[in-house]
Amino acid sequence: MEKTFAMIKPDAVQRGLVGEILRRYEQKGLRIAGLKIMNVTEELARKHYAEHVNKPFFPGLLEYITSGPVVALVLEGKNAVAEVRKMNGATNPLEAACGTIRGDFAQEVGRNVVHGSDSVESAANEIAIYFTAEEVLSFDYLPNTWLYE
Ligand code: ABT
Ligand code: MG
Repeated sequence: MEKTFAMIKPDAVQRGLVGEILRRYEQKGLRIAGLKIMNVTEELARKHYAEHVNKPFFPGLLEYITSGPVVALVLEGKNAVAEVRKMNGATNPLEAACGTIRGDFAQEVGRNVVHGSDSVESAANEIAIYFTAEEVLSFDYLPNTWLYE
Protein backbone atom coordinates (compact mmCIF):
# COMPACT_ATOMS: atom_id res chain seq x y z
CA MET A 1 0.00 0.00 0.00
CA GLU A 2 1.24 3.52 -0.81
CA LYS A 3 2.83 5.55 1.99
CA THR A 4 3.12 9.31 2.35
CA PHE A 5 4.72 11.69 4.78
CA ALA A 6 2.55 14.34 6.41
CA MET A 7 3.28 16.94 9.03
CA ILE A 8 1.04 18.81 11.43
CA LYS A 9 2.97 22.07 11.58
CA PRO A 10 3.81 24.21 14.67
CA ASP A 11 0.82 26.56 14.26
CA ALA A 12 -1.61 23.63 14.22
CA VAL A 13 0.03 22.02 17.25
CA GLN A 14 -0.15 25.32 19.18
CA ARG A 15 -3.77 25.83 18.13
CA GLY A 16 -4.81 22.41 19.41
CA LEU A 17 -5.70 21.04 15.96
CA VAL A 18 -3.75 17.77 16.19
CA GLY A 19 -6.77 15.64 17.07
CA GLU A 20 -8.99 17.24 14.43
CA ILE A 21 -6.41 16.76 11.66
CA LEU A 22 -5.65 13.15 12.66
CA ARG A 23 -9.37 12.48 12.79
CA ARG A 24 -9.76 13.58 9.18
CA TYR A 25 -6.94 11.40 7.89
CA GLU A 26 -8.18 8.39 9.86
CA GLN A 27 -11.78 8.95 8.83
CA LYS A 28 -10.66 8.85 5.19
CA GLY A 29 -9.25 5.39 5.83
CA LEU A 30 -5.58 6.31 5.90
CA ARG A 31 -3.68 4.10 8.32
CA ILE A 32 -1.23 5.72 10.74
CA ALA A 33 2.06 3.86 10.17
CA GLY A 34 4.29 6.37 12.00
CA LEU A 35 3.56 9.21 14.41
CA LYS A 36 5.66 11.39 16.69
CA ILE A 37 5.78 14.85 18.17
CA MET A 38 9.19 16.42 17.69
CA ASN A 39 11.13 19.61 17.10
CA VAL A 40 12.39 20.27 13.58
CA THR A 41 16.01 21.36 13.77
CA GLU A 42 17.51 23.71 11.18
CA GLU A 43 19.46 20.75 9.80
CA LEU A 44 16.27 18.70 9.32
CA ALA A 45 14.45 21.65 7.76
CA ARG A 46 17.27 22.18 5.25
CA LYS A 47 17.03 18.52 4.22
CA HIS A 48 13.25 18.53 4.02
CA TYR A 49 13.03 21.80 2.08
CA ALA A 50 16.26 21.33 0.08
CA GLU A 51 14.54 22.49 -3.11
CA HIS A 52 13.55 25.78 -1.44
CA VAL A 53 16.75 26.76 0.43
CA ASN A 54 17.62 29.47 -2.07
CA LYS A 55 14.11 30.88 -2.40
CA PRO A 56 13.34 34.29 -0.92
CA PHE A 57 10.71 32.81 1.39
CA PHE A 58 13.11 30.23 2.89
CA PRO A 59 14.22 32.25 5.98
CA GLY A 60 10.57 32.75 6.97
CA LEU A 61 9.77 29.10 6.26
CA LEU A 62 12.75 27.99 8.40
CA GLU A 63 11.67 30.21 11.28
CA TYR A 64 8.09 28.92 11.08
CA ILE A 65 8.88 25.22 10.86
CA THR A 66 11.41 25.37 13.73
CA SER A 67 9.21 27.61 15.91
CA GLY A 68 7.66 24.80 17.98
CA PRO A 69 6.92 21.09 17.97
CA VAL A 70 5.39 19.42 14.94
CA VAL A 71 3.66 16.07 14.59
CA ALA A 72 5.36 13.94 11.94
CA LEU A 73 3.24 11.24 10.32
CA VAL A 74 3.53 8.34 7.95
CA LEU A 75 0.14 7.60 6.44
CA GLU A 76 -0.65 4.56 4.34
CA GLY A 77 -3.50 3.91 1.94
CA LYS A 78 -4.58 3.68 -1.68
CA ASN A 79 -3.20 6.74 -3.50
CA ALA A 80 -2.08 8.11 -0.12
CA VAL A 81 0.20 10.80 -1.61
CA ALA A 82 -2.48 12.40 -3.78
CA GLU A 83 -5.26 11.87 -1.23
CA VAL A 84 -3.39 13.68 1.53
CA ARG A 85 -2.54 16.57 -0.86
CA LYS A 86 -6.21 16.78 -1.78
CA MET A 87 -7.30 16.72 1.86
CA ASN A 88 -4.67 19.35 2.79
CA GLY A 89 -5.85 21.70 0.03
CA ALA A 90 -3.99 24.38 -1.97
CA THR A 91 -0.71 25.72 -0.55
CA ASN A 92 -2.27 29.17 -0.19
CA PRO A 93 -5.10 28.66 2.33
CA LEU A 94 -7.13 31.47 0.78
CA GLU A 95 -7.20 29.45 -2.45
CA ALA A 96 -7.85 26.15 -0.69
CA ALA A 97 -11.36 24.78 -1.06
CA CYS A 98 -13.66 24.72 1.94
CA GLY A 99 -13.66 21.20 3.34
CA THR A 100 -9.88 20.91 2.97
CA ILE A 101 -7.70 21.26 6.07
CA ARG A 102 -6.08 24.50 4.89
CA GLY A 103 -9.38 25.79 3.55
CA ASP A 104 -11.05 25.22 6.90
CA PHE A 105 -8.28 26.16 9.33
CA ALA A 106 -5.74 28.54 7.77
CA GLN A 107 -5.30 32.03 6.40
CA GLU A 108 -1.73 32.36 5.13
CA VAL A 109 0.85 30.37 3.12
CA GLY A 110 3.35 30.84 5.94
CA ARG A 111 0.90 29.38 8.50
CA ASN A 112 -0.69 26.65 6.43
CA VAL A 113 -1.02 24.05 9.22
CA VAL A 114 -0.10 20.87 7.36
CA HIS A 115 2.36 19.37 4.91
CA GLY A 116 2.00 16.42 2.58
CA SER A 117 4.61 14.89 0.25
CA ASP A 118 4.13 15.85 -3.40
CA SER A 119 5.13 12.52 -5.00
CA VAL A 120 5.79 8.91 -4.09
CA GLU A 121 9.50 9.65 -4.48
CA SER A 122 9.46 12.67 -2.13
CA ALA A 123 7.38 10.64 0.30
CA ALA A 124 10.11 8.00 0.50
CA ASN A 125 12.77 10.72 0.98
CA GLU A 126 10.79 12.60 3.61
CA ILE A 127 9.87 9.44 5.55
CA ALA A 128 13.59 8.60 5.67
CA ILE A 129 14.43 12.13 6.87
CA TYR A 130 11.97 12.04 9.76
CA PHE A 131 11.69 8.38 10.74
CA THR A 132 13.97 5.41 11.34
CA ALA A 133 12.88 2.13 9.74
CA GLU A 134 11.85 0.79 13.18
CA GLU A 135 9.50 3.72 13.73
CA VAL A 136 7.36 2.89 10.70
CA LEU A 137 5.09 -0.03 11.50
CA SER A 138 3.43 -2.57 9.28
CA PHE A 139 0.46 -4.34 10.76
CA ASP A 140 -2.86 -5.78 9.66
CA TYR A 141 -5.37 -2.99 9.50
CA LEU A 142 -8.71 -4.72 9.82
CA PRO A 143 -10.83 -1.95 8.24
CA ASN A 144 -8.96 -2.57 4.94
CA THR A 145 -11.43 -5.36 4.22
CA TRP A 146 -14.19 -2.76 4.25
CA LEU A 147 -12.21 0.04 2.59
CA TYR A 148 -10.86 -1.78 -0.44
CA GLU A 149 -12.45 -4.15 -2.93
P1 ABT B 1 4.07 21.78 1.82
O1 ABT B 1 3.04 20.70 1.94
O2 ABT B 1 4.34 22.50 3.10
O3 ABT B 1 5.33 21.34 1.12
O4 ABT B 1 3.37 22.84 0.91
P2 ABT B 1 3.15 22.72 -0.63
O5 ABT B 1 3.79 21.50 -1.19
O6 ABT B 1 1.70 22.92 -0.85
O7 ABT B 1 3.93 23.99 -1.12
P3 ABT B 1 5.43 24.14 -1.51
B1 ABT B 1 5.54 24.82 -2.90
O8 ABT B 1 6.18 22.84 -1.40
O9 ABT B 1 5.96 25.11 -0.40
C1 ABT B 1 6.78 24.66 0.65
C2 ABT B 1 6.64 25.59 1.82
O10 ABT B 1 7.09 26.87 1.44
C3 ABT B 1 6.12 27.84 1.78
N1 ABT B 1 6.04 28.82 0.72
C4 ABT B 1 5.93 28.41 -0.56
C5 ABT B 1 6.03 30.15 1.06
O11 ABT B 1 6.12 30.51 2.24
N2 ABT B 1 5.92 31.06 0.05
C6 ABT B 1 5.81 30.69 -1.26
O12 ABT B 1 5.71 31.55 -2.15
C7 ABT B 1 5.81 29.28 -1.58
C8 ABT B 1 5.71 28.81 -3.02
C9 ABT B 1 4.82 27.11 1.91
C10 ABT B 1 5.18 25.72 2.24
N3 ABT B 1 4.97 25.60 3.64
N4 ABT B 1 5.49 25.40 4.60
N5 ABT B 1 5.80 25.21 5.66
MG1 MG C 1 5.76 20.83 -0.88
